[in-house]
Amino acid sequence: MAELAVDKHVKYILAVEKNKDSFESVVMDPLRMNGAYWGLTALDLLGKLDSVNVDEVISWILKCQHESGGFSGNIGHDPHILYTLSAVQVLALFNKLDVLDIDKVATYITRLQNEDGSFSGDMWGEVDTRFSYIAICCLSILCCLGKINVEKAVSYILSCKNLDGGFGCTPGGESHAGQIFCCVGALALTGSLHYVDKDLLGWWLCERQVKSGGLNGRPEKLPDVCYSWWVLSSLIMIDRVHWIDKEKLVKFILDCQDVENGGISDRPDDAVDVYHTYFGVAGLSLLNYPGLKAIDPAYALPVDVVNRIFFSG
Ligand code: GRG
Ligand code: ZN
Repeated sequence: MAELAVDKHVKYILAVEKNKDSFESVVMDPLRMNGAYWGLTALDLLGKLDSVNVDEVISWILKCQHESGGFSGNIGHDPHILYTLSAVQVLALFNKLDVLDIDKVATYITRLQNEDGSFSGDMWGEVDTRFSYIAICCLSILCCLGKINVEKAVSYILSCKNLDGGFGCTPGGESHAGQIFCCVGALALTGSLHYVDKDLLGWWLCERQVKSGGLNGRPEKLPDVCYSWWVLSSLIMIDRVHWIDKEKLVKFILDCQDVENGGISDRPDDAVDVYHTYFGVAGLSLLNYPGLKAIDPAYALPVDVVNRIFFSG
């Protein structure tokens, strides 16, 4: 079986980060904060975070912060809860959370909670369980969970649970692995996993593995490397990861590498991108692939980073 082409992937991620004029960077421009999180977290898991210029990254992140406390995807764009979590996660990677006015960021997030416990993504109001996860993860990293109504947040998430054991983006929404990660992650971070029927959900999740060993996001869909994160992290959080064939999944992810130029794609022979490179590396980390740092399935940050946040004075 092919091995993980660590050096090639490091080179690929650094090139995407640096070459701001490349096709991918221009296209991804409004989402650059997410891209920074994907690329830098993957680099950290590969043991190469020290090859980036920390001061440059931090000063750019701070230029993306708004008066409201929220962060945008790039300088001059509107703030959104999505980019706010990415900004906080990247600062955590570099052990630089102290550059933040924590109260200000926490207030931005707290104001996005609605009466029914759900969260909007920004001032325009779209509601989605993705935003519930993001709010809870971000506030937990900032040690400010007490600022929101956690009980209502949990009860909204539970109202999005389906009869198949999965979760959707709003009540009645179809179960989807990405949404399941968000709901299970939020429940894990609030100590509420006892509300999940682990056997029922575990069954739905392990049925996502297809012949090639890859995982899809819902029934009848194609496998995709990013579900190695969304599905696997959920299975780990509910203690059912032994229900899938780990070796076959490792092989599927390794088959999606560009072994010449670096990077990982969604499926074998497709074009690589930094998003799937991150999810491939993160998936392999969850599968205990040798040489990679361990990643925390709920915080989506390396375990040593999470430990530093909570256990270092
Ligand atoms: C910190 C890891 C992390 C996440 C932050 C943004 C977010 C929180 C979570 C997103 C969860 C989500 C909904 C992921 C799914 C993304 C995805 C691949 C959607 C594709 O859906 P379709 O219907 O594709 O286009 P399928 O695979 O169903 O054909
Ligand atoms: Zn994908």
